Amino acid sequence: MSIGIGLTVTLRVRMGAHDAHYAGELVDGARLLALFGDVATELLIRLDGDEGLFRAYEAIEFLAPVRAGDYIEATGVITKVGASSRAMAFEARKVVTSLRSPDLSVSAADALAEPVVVCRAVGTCVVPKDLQRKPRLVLPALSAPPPGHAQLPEPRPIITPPPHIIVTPPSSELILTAAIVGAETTRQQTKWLPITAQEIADEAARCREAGASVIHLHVRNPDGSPTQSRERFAEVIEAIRTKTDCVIQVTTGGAVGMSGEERAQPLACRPEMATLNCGTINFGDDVFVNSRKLIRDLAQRIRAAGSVMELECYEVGHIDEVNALVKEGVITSPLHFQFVLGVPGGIGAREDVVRFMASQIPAGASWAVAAVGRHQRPMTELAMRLGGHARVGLEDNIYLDKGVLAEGSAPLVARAAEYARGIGREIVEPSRARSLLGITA
Ligand code: KMH
Ligand code: ZN
Repeated sequence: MSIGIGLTVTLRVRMGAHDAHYAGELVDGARLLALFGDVATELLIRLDGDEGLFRAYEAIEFLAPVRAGDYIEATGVITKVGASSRAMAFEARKVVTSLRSPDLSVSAADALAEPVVVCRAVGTCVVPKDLQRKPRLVLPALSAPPPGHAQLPEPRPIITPPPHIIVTPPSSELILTAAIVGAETTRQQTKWLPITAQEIADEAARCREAGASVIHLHVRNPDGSPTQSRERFAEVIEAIRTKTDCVIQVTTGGAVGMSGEERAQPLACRPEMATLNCGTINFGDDVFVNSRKLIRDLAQRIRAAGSVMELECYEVGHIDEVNALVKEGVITSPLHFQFVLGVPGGIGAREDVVRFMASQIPAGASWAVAAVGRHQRPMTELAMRLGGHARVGLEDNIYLDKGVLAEGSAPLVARAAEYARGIGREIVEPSRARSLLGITA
């Protein structure tokens, strides 16, 4: 990875009366962009020893109003370092708000427990090669607090913590996974669900075209019911292989109620990748059983098949189970987590959950989000902003918009890919996905 990627700086500034430009003491968007300009300048000084120049914004979103008296925290992160270009992502958050309530004093204000994101942007700066002085990351000022700083007198002032995961990733590369079949989605719910080997292969190829590099695969009997039949997996994998080069990740979760023996069958195809479900949860009205014994048994079988695991975590405690498996030597790094959010009975699909789960995984592990139903779009977009990978598709969500069925998984992949490009993430081809995931020939 190039030096500088992931470097983050944050400024906190009060918006004064002189910043209010519009009616209602509203601060203009250009003021927020000026903050991003200052953040970008500090990033360039730390990386190149030069203030550089802002060349272009590729995307800007204004998300909430800012008024005089608000305190704004502006964070920027370097996402890509070229010969002279430096791509960056920015986020501005309101951490203090002036209250403006007729029942309160005009000076009443609140420090926000949950900061409000007011603006996001992606842009590119340039430092010409001959101006790059290469002081390269003068970091101590960012990290080490002055001596004695930690011993503040009680009660401590409440200081909103800066975002503890950087707003955009240490690497801009993004793996998009398409979950195109699943076990629970039915033809009654959507006619776009692929069932035959040909339909599944066609859909895999469409998803690849739209930006997916991994296909999360379940298969069905001709009547549409879920099966883990080895023969059926072999047939479908062969059909997909004739049409596209995506990584094929088979399920060992199958459908609720299946035995471990049944669930392990696709491993006989020696797939490149397979899921390992890391704990038991209520799954809607059913129970998805993954006893500790079964998890260990499937993990051994996945290893024996030579497949790379994706670790499906539906709860925070499932991450602790993964840590136990690593300690026992049952699984080894590099680890790839999939946070499956919003299953009724599992952990909810919320921003704080994504941030917390991402903060709990071992260093060097990668993570992705798969969220159910209406949560799919906002949670996968959040994951992309926070540096994770993302999974979309009919297994988890059948709608493109409220009440509008997605015509297969490909439109969901295409929309996720468009979003990713807009925030500066680089969607990887299957060959690059293989090397990021540690899949060898
Ligand atoms: N069908 C769910 C009960 C996986 O693919 O590994 C389990 C599942 C997980 O879909
Ligand atoms: Zn699945």
